Amino acid sequence: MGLLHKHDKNNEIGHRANGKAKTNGSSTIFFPNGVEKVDFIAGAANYSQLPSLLLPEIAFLGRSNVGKSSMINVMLGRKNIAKTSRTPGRTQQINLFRIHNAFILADLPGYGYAKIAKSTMHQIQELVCLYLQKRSSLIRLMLLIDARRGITDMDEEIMQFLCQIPTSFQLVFTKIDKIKKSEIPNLHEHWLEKTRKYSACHPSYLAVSSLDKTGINELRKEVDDMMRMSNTSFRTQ
Ligand SMILES: Nc1nc2c(ncn2[C@@H]2O[C@H](COP(=O)(O)OP(=O)(O)OP(=O)(O)O)[C@@H](O)[C@H]2O)c(=O)[nH]1
Ligand SMILES: [Mg+2]
Repeated sequence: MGLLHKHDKNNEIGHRANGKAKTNGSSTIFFPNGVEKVDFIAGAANYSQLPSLLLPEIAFLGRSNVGKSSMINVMLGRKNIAKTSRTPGRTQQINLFRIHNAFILADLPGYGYAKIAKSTMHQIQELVCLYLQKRSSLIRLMLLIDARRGITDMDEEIMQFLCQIPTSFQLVFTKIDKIKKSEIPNLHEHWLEKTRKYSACHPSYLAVSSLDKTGINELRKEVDDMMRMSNTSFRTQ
């Protein structure tokens, strides 16, 4: 289970879902240690507070409580460097983490959480929109979807918006530990059906669990590939 493409067959997905990804033993260039060197470099509540950095950046977006911060922690082998919470709406600013001085991961505030003041919600929306439209170092946006809920109308609104920004986005289904193996092929069909109209959607998706670490190695490898490509092109810009 992990990175799945449009051409994957249903039975192949089921087969892959049987094997839990091991998190040790397959280090990549950009995740060499399992427990990585991470510097928290900014928590920005306004766009102007974001430092401009000459490093490629990958951002994680998704509805509140979908598991963005948990996934960042597990990917980096760190317990709580990105603050997680059972209560939705925990992350209300853009948190930037520098990994091995080589690239940046951005933990974005979640959307779809109604129980916050309207003024705060507007401020967060403006911050995220500006970030997505203007952040020139952003090389890929990972859009997280709770596998149990599937792609909601609100997620689709976001995907429409994401087709207007300069960066492509890739879906990551989260909390895959909560999905029965027999439901995995449906997830694939659902992804195909819902994303085929979005030109900016990456042609493969990931399915992960921060709880049992399914798909985390594949996520690391995906980030690794992006970094290897961008490190040549990005630095020459
Ligand atoms: N079962 C299961 N629970 C998870 C998984 N990932 C996260 N959770 C739980 O989901 C809740 C929310 O996780 P967070 O990582 O804080 O979610 P978030 O998307 O960062 O939330 P906001 O910051 O509010 O936008 C926590 O209680 C986590 O323990 C997962 O893979 N499986
Ligand atoms: Mg969070």
